[in-house]
Parts: sequence; structure tokens; C-alpha cells
Amino acid sequence: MADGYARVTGRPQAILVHVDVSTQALGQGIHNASVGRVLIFIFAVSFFPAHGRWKVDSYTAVTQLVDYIKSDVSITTSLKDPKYEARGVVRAAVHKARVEKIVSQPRLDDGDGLDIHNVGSLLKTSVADSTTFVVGAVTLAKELYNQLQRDRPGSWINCGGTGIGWSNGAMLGVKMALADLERDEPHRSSLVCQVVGDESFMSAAPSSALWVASKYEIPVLTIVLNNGGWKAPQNSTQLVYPHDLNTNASDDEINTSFHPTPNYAALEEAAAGSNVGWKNTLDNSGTWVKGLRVGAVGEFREALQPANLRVAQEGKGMLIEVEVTK
Ligand SMILES: Cc1ncc(C[n+]2csc(CCOP(=O)(O)OP(=O)(O)O)c2C)c(N)n1
Ligand SMILES: [Mg+2]
Repeated sequence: MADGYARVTGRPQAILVHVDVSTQALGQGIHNASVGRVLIFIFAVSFFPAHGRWKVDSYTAVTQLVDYIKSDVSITTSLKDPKYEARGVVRAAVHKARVEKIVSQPRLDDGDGLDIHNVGSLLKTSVADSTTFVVGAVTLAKELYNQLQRDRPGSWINCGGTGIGWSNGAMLGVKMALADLERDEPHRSSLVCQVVGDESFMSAAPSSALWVASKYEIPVLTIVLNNGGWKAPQNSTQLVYPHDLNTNASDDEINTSFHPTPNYAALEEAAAGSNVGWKNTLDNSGTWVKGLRVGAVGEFREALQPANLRVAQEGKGMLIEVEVTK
């Protein structure tokens, strides 16, 4: 954007980016701007001071910690103190209460809106346990995770860092990898379901990923969580400025709104070369992909049935845009 602005006006625009992921995402733009001798001010910012940083996957970290605890006599002796057993009992009770609360959150009458508890609960009960979720759900990820209650390792795949726009491509790789692994098991074909925030979806050239899916017939189900744009920056700003103007600012005022929102369902079909928008017909029964928009529990429930059939059994593509309520 700043590049195009400067080319027309000759004046530089300023852009603010996070260090790390966003500066990496800028790479190609910086190259183009520098070769084109275009003026741009780039401010790379980070708010995360740290005493140290280590890279390790959670399984390895927990295993190392447990091994260390078990092998250290002074720790194992202290752990025999009854206060730790009492603490264990309390923790078990807290966990039970937490799970009960999660289960009590969805409101699943047909006319109810689609908050993230409802979305997660409907997904959990509508798709097979063998489903692999590829997730780029940002502010909605925690509640989604709580509702889905995945207990099979590898059935919830999230990007390692904080860079958005990872899941459109990743879901295709996940599906292709699973298809390879399942090649000798003719009756198994796991559903791969991408659940992605609207901006995370848009920021990663969705038309390319969706076109690749249709071209090479990689059957995936995409759920776009349309919550009107970016929510994460508003949340982060409030953590830094809990009492300032931002607290009552609308999404439009802080420039994070996606209204009017794109038509994600049509985008899915258009990317795969359907006639949507070209011919005055909504009949796309013959196309490889299908896009739908849902705004209530009953509609989502209804959409998930053909989604399962289409993607898991017929091996075709589908996208469901969910209008998420708070
Ligand atoms: C490559 C990259 N660019 C920018 C950001 C900064 N960023 C973090 S979350 C976010 C918005 C995400 O929006 P959406 O996917 O709709 O999720 P929501 O916040 O609505 O839950 C942005 C722009 C980032 N993390 N990674
Ligand atoms: Mg969003």
C-alpha cells in the first residue's frame, strides 16, 4: 500500500509493523520498494521484554520437567508432604468445575446466534472424532479449543508462532500428508477442517490456496469465523492502555473493521472457477467447491451435514462462513 501511495504522490507513507513475523512478511515489499526507489518509513515495534527465550516443543518440555522432578530426591521427598496431596484434590475439583462450565456454555436452539461456544460445540458433535483441525482462530482459539476438547494427539494443529495467514496453505499440506499416511488403509479418509479468523483467512491470499485445493482436488472444509475483522489488536491495546480512549472506540475508529465484509462463500467458489457472479444462477451443484454463509445455530447444524458428506465422503471442497456473535 505504502509503495503504491508513494509511486503516485512521490510522498512516503509510514507503516507500523510488529518485529519478527510482520517484518518477515514485509520482505518482498521492501525488496520491491528498494529496487523501485520508493520512499517508505517503516517502524518495527515490539512490546515484549523477556529475561530469556528458549525454543522447545511442549511435550519435550513437560517430559524433561517430569523426569527431572522424579530423579531429584529432595523434590520427591518434599512431594510426600500431605499438603501436596491436598493440593492435588483441589486441582482435580477445579478442573472438574472448569469442564462443567465449558459444557454449560453453548445455547443450541435453532434460532440462537453463533457465539464461539456454540460454533465449537456444533463442530464437536457434527464431525467425526478422526477429524484433524487446522486452526488459525486467534482471539477465538481458546474457547474453540475448550469446546472441541481434542484428546487425540495431532488432531489440533496450530501454527507455532504468532504469524497469521498460516492455515490456508497448511491445511492443504495436512490433508496431503494424511492422504499419504492413509494410502494403505482404503477405508480411512480423515476430514481436515480449517477453522480460521476472517483476517487470518484474508491475509494469506485465500484465492490461491482455494484454487490449488480445487485444481489438485484436495478436499478440505474451511470454517471462516467472521467476527467483523480484527479483534486481537483491540484486545492487545486494552492490555497496554486499560483506561484510555481505545476502550470505547469502535472497530471502525481503530481501523480494524471488515465492514462491509467480503462474501467469503462466493470467494471460495470464484477461486475454484465456478460461474458465481458470471451467470445469474445460484445453482452450483456441479462445481467442486461449495460456499455457504450461516448466522444461526440451526443453519450451521444444517450446513455441517452436507459438509461432512461432501468433504469427508465425496472428496470435494467446502467453505462455511460463520457470522460469529459475541
Ligand atoms: C503476518 C502477521 N501480520 C500481522 C499480525 C498482527 N495481527 C495479529 S492478530 C491480527 C488480526 C487477526 O484477525 P482475525 O484473524 O480476524 O482474528 P480475530 O482477531 O478477529 O480473532 C493481526 C493483524 C500478525 N500476527 N502476523
Ligand atoms: Mg476476525
